[in-house]
Amino acid sequence: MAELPDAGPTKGAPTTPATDVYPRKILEYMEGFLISKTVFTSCELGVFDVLLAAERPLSAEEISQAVGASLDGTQRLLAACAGLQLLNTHWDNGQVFYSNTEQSRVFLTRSSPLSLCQSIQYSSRTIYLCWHYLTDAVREGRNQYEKAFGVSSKDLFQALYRSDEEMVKFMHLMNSIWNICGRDVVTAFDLTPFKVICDLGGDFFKDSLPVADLYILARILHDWTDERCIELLCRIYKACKPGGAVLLVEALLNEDGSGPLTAQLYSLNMLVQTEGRERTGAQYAALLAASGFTNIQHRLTGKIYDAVLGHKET
Ligand code: ASE
Repeated sequence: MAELPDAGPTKGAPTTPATDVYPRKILEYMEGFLISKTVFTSCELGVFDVLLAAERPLSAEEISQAVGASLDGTQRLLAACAGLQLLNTHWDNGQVFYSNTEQSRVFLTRSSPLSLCQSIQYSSRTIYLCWHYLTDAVREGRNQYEKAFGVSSKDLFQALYRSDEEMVKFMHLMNSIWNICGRDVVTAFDLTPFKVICDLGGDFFKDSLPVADLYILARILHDWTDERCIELLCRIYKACKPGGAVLLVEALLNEDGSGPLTAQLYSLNMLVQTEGRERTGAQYAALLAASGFTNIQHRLTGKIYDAVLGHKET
């Protein structure tokens, strides 16, 4: 495909070693969305749920009937899922049968306590549509709700919650990741000194804040500009008991911006979907310090979300 032409041996120059010029990574990235869409569609049709209920490997015919889809389409989808190692194949008399892999059963079935189906649905129905306008988002430096959904983006949460259904979908998205990353972020620091803990949600720019020893801001600041973050943190600082603290839960970027890739991509997502960005530990520390907090520390978890703790002096 994109093999370089063979220049042949050059007189006098040392022979170059035969390098692999097949652009494996670029091809993988170019078509990465094919994988995303295969997963989205399999979850939306309920392929993994049908296999969970069956408790034995099923043929493509059985699965296509159970999910109400064409046989030909289902056969191709199942083959791709097997290629992605999301389904096991079992051969019997020249016929193929499918079953869930362990990971599919735990994370891709709707009834599982660790299900990611809600996140996948939000990716499929909202994030994917916003990313259609990533080029515009980069050019304009702002989110793309008006183009993607025809709603004004003046008030961020009016756009994010553009219908009750959309609000519920977003809540499910926000919730489902804590089954996977929650324990690590709440155990990153010793929180036992804090008796009254407030997990901040709602209209926290307007509503009066409850008095507490610890405020948790999980994936809140990444929605907002530095100015809005400081405005919110100052409100929390005022409400916070002396000796209390604020815990930020965010996907931290390396100090030099060199990674992790997930945080870099999430920062692009904050561009297409919000008014914010992902930040480094030092950037969050600066926001906390500007709002009065001291003794600021951060801890990496090795998963998506990390923790930053800032204190209010006694
Ligand atoms: C927000 C979090 C998210 C606002 C919009 C969002 C997420 C997706 N859309 O506070 C979760 C993080 N995932 C990504 C891809 O950014």
